[in-house]
Amino acid sequence: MASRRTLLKAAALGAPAAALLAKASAAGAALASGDHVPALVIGSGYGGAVTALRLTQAGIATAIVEMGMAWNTAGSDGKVFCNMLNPDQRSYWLRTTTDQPVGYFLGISANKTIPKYTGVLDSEKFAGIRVYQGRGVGGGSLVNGGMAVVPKRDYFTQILPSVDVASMYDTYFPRANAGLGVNAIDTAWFETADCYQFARVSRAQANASGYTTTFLNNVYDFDYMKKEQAGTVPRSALASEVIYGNNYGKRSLDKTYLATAAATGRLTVTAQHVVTAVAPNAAGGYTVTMNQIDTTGATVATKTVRADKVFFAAGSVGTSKLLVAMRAQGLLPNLPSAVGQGWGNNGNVMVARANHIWNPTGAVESGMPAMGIDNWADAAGPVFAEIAPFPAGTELWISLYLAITKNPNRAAFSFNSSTGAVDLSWQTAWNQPAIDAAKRVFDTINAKQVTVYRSDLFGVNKVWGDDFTYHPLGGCILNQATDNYGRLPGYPGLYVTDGSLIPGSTGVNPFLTITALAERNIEKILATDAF
Ligand code: FAE
Repeated sequence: MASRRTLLKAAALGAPAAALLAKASAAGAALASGDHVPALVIGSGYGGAVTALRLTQAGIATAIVEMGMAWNTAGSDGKVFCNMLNPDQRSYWLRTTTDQPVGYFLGISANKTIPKYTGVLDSEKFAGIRVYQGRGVGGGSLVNGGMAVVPKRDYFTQILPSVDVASMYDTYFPRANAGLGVNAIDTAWFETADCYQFARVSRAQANASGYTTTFLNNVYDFDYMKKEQAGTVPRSALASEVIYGNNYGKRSLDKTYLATAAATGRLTVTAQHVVTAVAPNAAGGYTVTMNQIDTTGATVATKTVRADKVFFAAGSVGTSKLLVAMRAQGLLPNLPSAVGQGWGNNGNVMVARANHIWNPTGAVESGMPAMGIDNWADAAGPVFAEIAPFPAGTELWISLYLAITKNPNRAAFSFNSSTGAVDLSWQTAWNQPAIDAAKRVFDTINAKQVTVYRSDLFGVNKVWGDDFTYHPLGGCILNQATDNYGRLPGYPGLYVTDGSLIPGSTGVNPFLTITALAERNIEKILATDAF
């Protein structure tokens, strides 16, 4: 197992490691039909990247299959990713119009037509909720806000009671922080930086209304951001870049875990391939079927590969959909009934407030949040609200928040035999507990500050962004649908390693927990299972 120092070094590997990952992801390295691999990882987000690194470091040749693109080639504008102000085809996964989380301004749709393309952000629509997910080599790390937040220890014990909590906090969270290249903001700089005026305004209002605020760590390189603010490097976080990718500054998984795995020489990444089926192979191991797609999403080839071990790391939604479909279609008929259950949205709800004219939030807001309002201890309705940027590039006097609440509702995935799709039973109305909890905090702030909600950003006269989530969790819960380390019962060599293991809620932004849990599980699997 690599030491913490090796990982910190790896987090700073930079360009040469990126080149190795590009080589591991090159077309020539892609899986071909008939290949037989020791380990195949479906998906390249947090669970997949951790698993691939530890497998390759243990000497095991590992093939990642990722439905999204490699995102290592600049477009005609010289940039790999587009920004939030001018979303183009690179922004959305196979849509012809954008579907922005904050989709309206002054009650008018802010969305626009784009060419259909395998863009980096998917807004996956189910009957009662849209689920935002990253698509590409690096999964959610490409699009997310980079906040790396350790969950409250007593809450972690509640959500994952079968996990030894001391080892998580002593070993696996520190290991995840090191592997991800997490850094803390220079708090003195924060107090003066123009790009965090929006956060200081929200902090002052929260504190004056009786709420505690806390700094949040991030994987975005804060030293780079300082240089952006000083005007000495190309801007990314300060150029309205976040949910469609960051061209600079962010230590996404392709720069950390995946780059380090590629540097072992034992990793291949087969991008733009969608896994569609996994079934036992008569000769041993599993047959994995996948569709190679082009940038319009059309299938250009179907391949089957044999893998001795298969790690499901397609994210909460991707893994749950695949497993539920495999069970219903008789390919993995003995999967437990708990597979597909226990899905939640981490209690997500978004809301915005209008500030007074004398309280500007700044024309340039960093795309990377650095502060949260912590009201989790309130038994009447725990809320941990990230102070989110509204990086419109102009002064708007808006304070935006992504509230994480303790919404107890849970949904299930089910295979729909008439459409062949997997449905999710979540209903929009099930988000009412999240609204109720967030409303108590923001009603209080509004009352104390004599301010009002913005009701023009999530629809016409709609205060709450309650019909989407950034934090899908669950569907294949640890120690229920799997054993206590992510092994799928009845199918030796099949593992789950991503956010689907976490039962619907972490109380904070989830990727650090997903990473740490994946570190814990793969360590055990490498130590005890035969490879
Ligand atoms: P994930 O990262 O989603 O990776 C799954 C991968 O599997 C993806 O790359 C998929 O394309 C791929 N895949 C799916 N199905 C298939 C298939 N059939 N075949 C091949 N490949 C497949 O999963 N969390 C934080 O902690 N802090 C933040 O600041 C934060 N901000 C966010 C902002 C946005 C806009 C969004 C959308 C999310 C944010 N999140 C944040 C959530 C975080 O990104 C998410 O919890 C993790 O990415 C989930 O990690 P997983 O490994 O479960």
